[in-house]
Amino acid sequence: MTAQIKKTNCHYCGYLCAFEAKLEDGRVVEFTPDSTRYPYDTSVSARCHRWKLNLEKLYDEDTRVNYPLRRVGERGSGRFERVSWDEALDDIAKRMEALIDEHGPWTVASAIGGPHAVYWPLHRFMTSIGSPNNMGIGPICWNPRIWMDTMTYGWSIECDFRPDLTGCLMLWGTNPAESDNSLFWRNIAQYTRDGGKLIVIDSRLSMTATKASIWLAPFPGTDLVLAYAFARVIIEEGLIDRDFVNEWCFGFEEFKEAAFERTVEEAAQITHIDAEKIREAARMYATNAPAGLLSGRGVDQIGVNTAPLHRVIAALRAITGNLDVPGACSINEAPSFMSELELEGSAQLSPESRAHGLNEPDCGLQSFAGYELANQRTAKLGRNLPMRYLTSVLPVRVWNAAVTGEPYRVSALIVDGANPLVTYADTNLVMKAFEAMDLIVVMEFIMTPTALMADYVLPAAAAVEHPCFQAMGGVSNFCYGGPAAVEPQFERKEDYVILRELALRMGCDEELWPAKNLTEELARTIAPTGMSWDDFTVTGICGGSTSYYKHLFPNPETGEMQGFATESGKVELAIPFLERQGADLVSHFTPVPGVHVDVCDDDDCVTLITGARKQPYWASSYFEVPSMRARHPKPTVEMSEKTASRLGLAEGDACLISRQDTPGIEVLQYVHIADMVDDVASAEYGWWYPESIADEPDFAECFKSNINLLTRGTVDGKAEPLIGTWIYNGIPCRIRKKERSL
Ligand SMILES: Nc1nc2c(c(=O)[nH]1)N[C@H]1C(S)=C(S)[C@@H](COP(=O)(O)OP(=O)(O)OC[C@H]3O[C@@H](n4cnc5c(=O)[nH]c(N)nc54)[C@H](O)[C@@H]3O)O[C@H]1N2
Ligand SMILES: Nc1nc2c(c(=O)[nH]1)N[C@H]1C(S)=C(S)[C@@H](COP(=O)(O)OP(=O)(O)OC[C@H]3O[C@@H](n4cnc5c(=O)[nH]c(N)nc54)[C@H](O)[C@@H]3O)O[C@H]1N2
Ligand code: SF4
Ligand SMILES: [Mo]
Repeated sequence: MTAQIKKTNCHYCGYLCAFEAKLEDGRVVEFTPDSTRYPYDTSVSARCHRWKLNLEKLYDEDTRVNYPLRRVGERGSGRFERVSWDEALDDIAKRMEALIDEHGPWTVASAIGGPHAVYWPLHRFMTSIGSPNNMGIGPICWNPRIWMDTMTYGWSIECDFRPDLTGCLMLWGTNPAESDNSLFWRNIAQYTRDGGKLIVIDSRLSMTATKASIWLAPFPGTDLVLAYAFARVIIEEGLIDRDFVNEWCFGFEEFKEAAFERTVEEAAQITHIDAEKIREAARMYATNAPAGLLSGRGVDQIGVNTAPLHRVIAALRAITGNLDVPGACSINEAPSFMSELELEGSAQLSPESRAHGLNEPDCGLQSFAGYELANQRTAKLGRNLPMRYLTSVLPVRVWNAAVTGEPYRVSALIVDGANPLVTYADTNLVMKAFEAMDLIVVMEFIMTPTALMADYVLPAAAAVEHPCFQAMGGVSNFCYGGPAAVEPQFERKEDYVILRELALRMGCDEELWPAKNLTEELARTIAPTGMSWDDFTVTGICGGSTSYYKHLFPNPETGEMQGFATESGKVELAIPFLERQGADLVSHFTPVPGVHVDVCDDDDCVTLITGARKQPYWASSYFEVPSMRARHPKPTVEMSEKTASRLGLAEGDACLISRQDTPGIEVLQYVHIADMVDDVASAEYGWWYPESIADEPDFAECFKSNINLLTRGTVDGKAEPLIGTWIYNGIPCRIRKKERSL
């Protein structure tokens, strides 16, 4: 027997913890956390319930997809046959080419998922075939923050929380205690034990909020009103950093005017937060520099108010002197490794393809036209934004184009690392679009509801059997990852290899795909730093040191202070560019009908928020793992005692949730009484029942507890004018008790 130890990484969340794999006769028999490589501290994995899956899933013959599968019978019949890779890829290439010949390359759409996925191989594939229509989760996850920080400061930022230096940390709509297994949360927990000041703004008493010095619970989607109330208190009480505002902020008077449109008492009424508490939090944030401010998913998904809120959050950092300051935040450096833009190959996407993007011309930023203009600003300081995920097409437009043929037919879909039937808005519309498509290809680990609707399911290699690499979406000079320990098992292939082989079969430009596999490609990616792939894997991390006050650095050409990559060269509290792109010069709150105005007062009406992260699951993943189902067997919907009693509900009751405007569709979840703002309920997302696959073809019961049956991809039928953000948090719903338990 030969034994070997190989470095590798876990891939069961975006953190990619380092491990050592022990191999016997080429087979992994054990994993051990590796403290010599990023993230160095093995207490992260020690607290994590997921990483043992690496071994279970590597050799799993039951739940993993291990061979290429082709649909037999009707779409959705759930019946597949095993085929060879050549048969699968030849047929997919032939059918995709025929559809492209008939409708143009834009007829092919793609879908990618959350932060576990590496975006650029799929994006490069889309560039290769000339399609602009890559869908993603960007408009409701991360893009609003990246876009608005970039609009305000000229580039994105990173929270620079340091327990020994930070004077106050404000967490807004994020719950790292459950969403982030990393050191970040452990450091926050220690910081609060040491008396550190933590402000948490969350409509629920999240696990993070239980540690807060001040917890503010806004009514869903009113956060912009709260942010302006903070600004008003800070300005009124003379707590701004006057020198920074005078010298480096553009549009302060317009911003101040918007902040003063409402009194703090009026804001208190709209947000359902006590006015004195708002003042207390504003003072705590503004008088304890350096102060960090980090926002998250809770406020990335509030529709038309999302981008406006992130502008005011960005402004709060600036007016309090907490921008690009140690212990508060740093403006990211551009990557020293190959940029996302190069990796996705987007320079090669033709003007004709761009013009056919379904976001053109009315998404002011999240479109190819918007991107070009935005990038002209950042390019002033030599930085190019990633293109594909910042222009990703609004899913609702793809689904509608598939169903109606307008403005042209979308007939093919390739899904990589996503489960849109469960995670994208409006499950019934997604289903209709799937039914209308001619070709659906899903690259997956397991048979998800989405995969059940595919024509081909292709077996994707996971971590341990492929190298890992995470580059923060390519907007900072920081990346981490590590090597594979073994070759892909069974007939699985790396996503990169599958997409490359398909592109080459379709006659695409080979120059876009010079590397034969992911390890070679990652070596190319890291090469500009002067490191080889082997050098990189020693620590599994690469990045420059963090710098601050970069606006004071000399511009290499003029020798003058470089300022910010905006039109004015300053931090823009009012943004003329966004006004030209269809938004307001400064942010204004838009009340959402049914939630903030014209609210239904029937006994069973509530406002719904969805998807608050919980352990052990990740989006729609791991529901097939028995140990995880045993830990958390049923989907729960949280509400306050008062709300539950108004609805006639008690702890553990089975209840049915429906939309006020489409009452026929009902979602089953179970009541959990929690401390949260009244008249609101918080439903879990991601639920499907993999054990019921045996009862095909009901799509693994993804029409039973899946909350995205109740979400919609637009707000009142319209896209938000800059990014297209839809609503997952703040939906007018009804909840009634299910009379008989299942
Ligand atoms: N109502 C509501 N909906 C939401 C949200 C919410 O809060 N509320 N959150 C939204 C957010 S923020 C996100 S990011 C999305 C997440 O949405 P998704 O990314 O669609 O969700 P996941 O369950 O993570 O789906 C990933 C799928 O890809 C597979 N997979 C994982 N890694 C790989 C890989 O490397 N290669 C391949 N080929 N497959 C892989 C997994 O097996 C899994 O089935 O959901 C969004 N939807
Ligand atoms: N365990 C686990 N971890 C995950 C994931 C997972 O599915 N499971 N998903 C990953 C992904 S894709 C993402 S994007 C990140 C997200 O990670 P986070 O950004 O930390 O998101 P959440 O943990 O859902 O926390 C959001 C909080 O916002 C609150 N909230 C909801 N609506 C509102 C509102 O209108 N205003 C305010 N102020 N608060 C509101 C919710 O109560 C919730 O506690 O987590 C990642 N990590
Ligand atoms: S924190 Fe994430 S990467 Fe680390 S062991 Fe857990 S699942 Fe794996
Ligand atoms: Mo996400």
